[in-house]
Amino acid sequence: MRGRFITLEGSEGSGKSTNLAYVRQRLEEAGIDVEVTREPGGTPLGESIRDLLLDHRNSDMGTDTELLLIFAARAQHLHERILPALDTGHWVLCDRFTDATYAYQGAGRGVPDERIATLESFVQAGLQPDLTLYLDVPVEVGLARAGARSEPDRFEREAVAFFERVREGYRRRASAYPERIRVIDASGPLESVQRVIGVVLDEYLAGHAA
Ligand code: Z5A
Repeated sequence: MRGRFITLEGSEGSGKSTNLAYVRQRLEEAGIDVEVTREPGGTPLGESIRDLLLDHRNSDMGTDTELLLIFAARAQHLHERILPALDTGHWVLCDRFTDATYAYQGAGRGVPDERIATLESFVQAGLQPDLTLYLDVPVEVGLARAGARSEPDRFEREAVAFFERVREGYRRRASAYPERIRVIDASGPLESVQRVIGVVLDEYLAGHAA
């Protein structure tokens, strides 16, 4: 049977990486083979593209260049890892996917949704995540959490207004796709965030794992 595709989304400091490990553990405890990956990246070629995207020295990168690099990395990721894993019955757990493109490049940078949708349909040929956990935090909370990190990358150098637009973009996506995207309030202590994630996963597994 084909595997399921689960994505984690959220803005800066929302706790995606921290909670990815928790989701993986919960799925493995349920006896599910999980392939964990991330975007941009997930393959050697994709990780090289990620380095280009995050390198703060590439501050003159054009918006279209950024968008095309993200979809180039995604095309390779689908070809090399995601589709083969799903086809052989593994579940794929991915840290960010195309909702991030609508939030960052769309809402954040101002790329029209139709342009993103054109690339999405070209690269993904209809593939969508089965379930998306969107970790929602107020921008100031996320930035304070992430602020402890060493050197900010090209995205982390953006102004607060950029991250406010990104959050709004994510919230619009969640309203547009309420069946797929589950909004998790990630502003509280980790234990309470993970309790809610656990409930959402249990519901999903009860309805979709068989
Ligand atoms: N990007 C894009 O523009 N378009 C796209 O299509 C895609 C991506 C796919 C890299 O992504 C950049 O790529 C991203 C958007 C762009 N740039 N930004 N911003 P990334 O996912 O690799 O980078 P990131 O957003 O910086 O995520 P991260 O490094 O994985 O961090 P995080 O998920 O936001 O959070 P964390 O590392 O799990 O937690 C941060 C800290 O908070 C850490 O100390 C935790 O212990 C703490 N934490 C977590 N949860 C809690 C709670 N509940 N309470 C208190 N403290 C907490």
